[in-house]
Amino acid sequence: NSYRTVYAFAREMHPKTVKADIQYGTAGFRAKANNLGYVMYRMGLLAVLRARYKRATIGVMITASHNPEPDNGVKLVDPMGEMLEQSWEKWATKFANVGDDQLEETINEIIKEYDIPMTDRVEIVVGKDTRPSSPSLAKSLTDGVLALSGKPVDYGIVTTPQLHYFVVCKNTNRKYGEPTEEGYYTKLTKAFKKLRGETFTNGSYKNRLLYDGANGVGAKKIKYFQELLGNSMKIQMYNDAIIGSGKLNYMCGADYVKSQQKFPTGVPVEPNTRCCSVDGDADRLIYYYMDENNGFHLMDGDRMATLIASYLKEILEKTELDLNLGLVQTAYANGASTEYISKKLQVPVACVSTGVKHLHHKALDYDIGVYFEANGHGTVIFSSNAKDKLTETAKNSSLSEERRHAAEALLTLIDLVNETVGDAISDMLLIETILHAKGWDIQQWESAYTDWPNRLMKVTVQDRNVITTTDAERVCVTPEGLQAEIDALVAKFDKGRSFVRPSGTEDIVRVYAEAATREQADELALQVARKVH
Ligand code: NG1
Ligand code: ZN
Repeated sequence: NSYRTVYAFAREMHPKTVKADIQYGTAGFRAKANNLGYVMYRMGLLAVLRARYKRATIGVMITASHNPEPDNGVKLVDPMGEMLEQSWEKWATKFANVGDDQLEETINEIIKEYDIPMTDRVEIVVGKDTRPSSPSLAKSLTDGVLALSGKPVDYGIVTTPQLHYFVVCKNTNRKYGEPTEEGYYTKLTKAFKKLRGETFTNGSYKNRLLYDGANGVGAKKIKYFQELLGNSMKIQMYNDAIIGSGKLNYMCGADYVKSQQKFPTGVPVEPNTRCCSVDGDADRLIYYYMDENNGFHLMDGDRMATLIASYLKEILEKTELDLNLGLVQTAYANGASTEYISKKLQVPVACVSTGVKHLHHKALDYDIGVYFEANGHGTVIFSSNAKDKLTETAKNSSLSEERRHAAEALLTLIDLVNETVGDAISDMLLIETILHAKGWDIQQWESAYTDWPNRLMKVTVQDRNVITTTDAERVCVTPEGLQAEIDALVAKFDKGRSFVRPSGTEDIVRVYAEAATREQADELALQVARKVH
């Protein structure tokens, strides 16, 4: 059989060049691009094994998202668009770290453990972002797929959420949509135009938006939307530098805007004008504007989540259907957003550990589950119960017109949403749809609540894994005594809240603090950080 080829391929074309172990984290593998060839090859092997085990198409995305251009990364996408199942992460880690001559043995080990049939001709769907290193890494990956006789289907440069969409389309027999780029654009823009109707502006809402493409795939792909949306939406694009310019995510993009709390370069400053930024693989979105006094106003994932949940609640009430709606956040969500959504809007809120897989998983508990990380990654998912009931209601002519229309609108909205994963462009179209429906400008959106001052810090430590947590990462279990010290500090601050956790994507510990004033939030974060050292 072909496992000999696997080894020969590995040794001759993709030898392991790095001695140090790497770990499959929340975002898969991330590293300097020139250290990743052998990792890609091995992920190609693993993808085939996973696909045969699941008897389904598996996706592989080559991207390092918001990281600098010289970095790259890889993550596997499971059949229904989820992140690779947790129990397989350790296999990914093992595959990446064994010596070339242990590959064959490792493959046999996993085949034995999962009783994987090695005959199916499985498809592996591959996508990549605009990084100059991505084509050669995609080649390494496809070599791995071919070495185990899998069939690579290369979609070229696509956004991460597009790749998730293709995987789900293929695994649902196209019920979710056509597994092509065109199918994706058509599905989203058709829904958008239907919801918008003939009046493009409404009340204070104007259909003009400044869009920061982060000099990446989000810039490349928005052009299709601009064309298909025509006059219904005027998206003015900035930061669309060509591949290899070195400008990807540089002083722009969603991560820069959110973490620096700054207006990006390359976008003109127009007072009180709605702007948005996507990140390097277009799965994160952030809105913002500059006021007439050059004050910067950020509308992060928490704000998008609350806007979306409030709108869904409104329209759901009109359908008079008994469907439960819930919002999922992480501990990084601003306390003001949690209070607003749970107390004022009376929508139940759940808090889970960092990482999309946890949010997505929890959102499945609701008929309509909204989930967002504060950094702008999120989406909405709808249960089949919800879809069935909405379809029945929309069709039932004995019901009031208002009920039927509301159900119909919700059904169209489902098509606008990328349920497979957070999708910056789909989220943007959803936010624009809601603002349009409410007749709101960005200031009216912002006035829902006021963020509590907060501070996020990175602390470098010898071994970040000595910190372990529980209760959705809000409480430290080890090192012993640390939580008691944090509690004591928090108690000294008005509206104080703080937690620490090891990052899943960087070799650091993150410290988060909230308090009544900016100075207090900074001071609390600093004092907690000192305890972590
Ligand atoms: P880590 O490095 O584990 O904190 C970061 C983000 C997550 C998530 C992942 C994956 C923060 C505080 N953390 O995780 O929200 O997006 O990266 O990209 O923003
Ligand atoms: Zn991203």
